[in-house]
Amino acid sequence: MGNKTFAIIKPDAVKAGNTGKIYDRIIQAGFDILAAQLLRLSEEQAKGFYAVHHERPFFGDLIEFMTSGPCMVLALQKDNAVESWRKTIGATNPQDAEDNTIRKDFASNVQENAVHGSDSDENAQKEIAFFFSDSELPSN
Ligand code: 3AN
Repeated sequence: MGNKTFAIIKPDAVKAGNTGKIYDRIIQAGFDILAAQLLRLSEEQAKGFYAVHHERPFFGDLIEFMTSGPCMVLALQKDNAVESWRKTIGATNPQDAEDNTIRKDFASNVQENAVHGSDSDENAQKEIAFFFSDSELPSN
């Protein structure tokens, strides 16, 4: 079980002014923030990041949404980070998300769902490396 995961505070949540509140949730859930950057994804970055979804009917809308404004990308650390962060954010569709999860409290719908979380240790490593170089991450 790995101790790192990758998160995005998505454009809807940044635009709504919820970045600070979501940071509080991250800290309260016991994560250390290893690296963070506010950036606006290019179309190329968004398509690369979500390549696994490229044949899904919602792909075009997803890319448009994810490039619509600034988002915050984060590398997080905690024991069992992937599972713990997925639990903290809740189900992809906020209608299915449990109470007190980030998506229940801040997401609008299945697309504009406030945050991203890696779904496996392998993807967490890939996603962290997609945005952060080794020199931007603590060495231990
Ligand atoms: P999660 O973010 O919970 O891992 P994924 O990986 O299945 O969910 O989906 C990636 C992103 O694609 C979601 N966060 C959401 O923004 C968008 N998405 C997923 N399913 C749908 C859908 N049925 N309609 C529109 N957008 C979707």
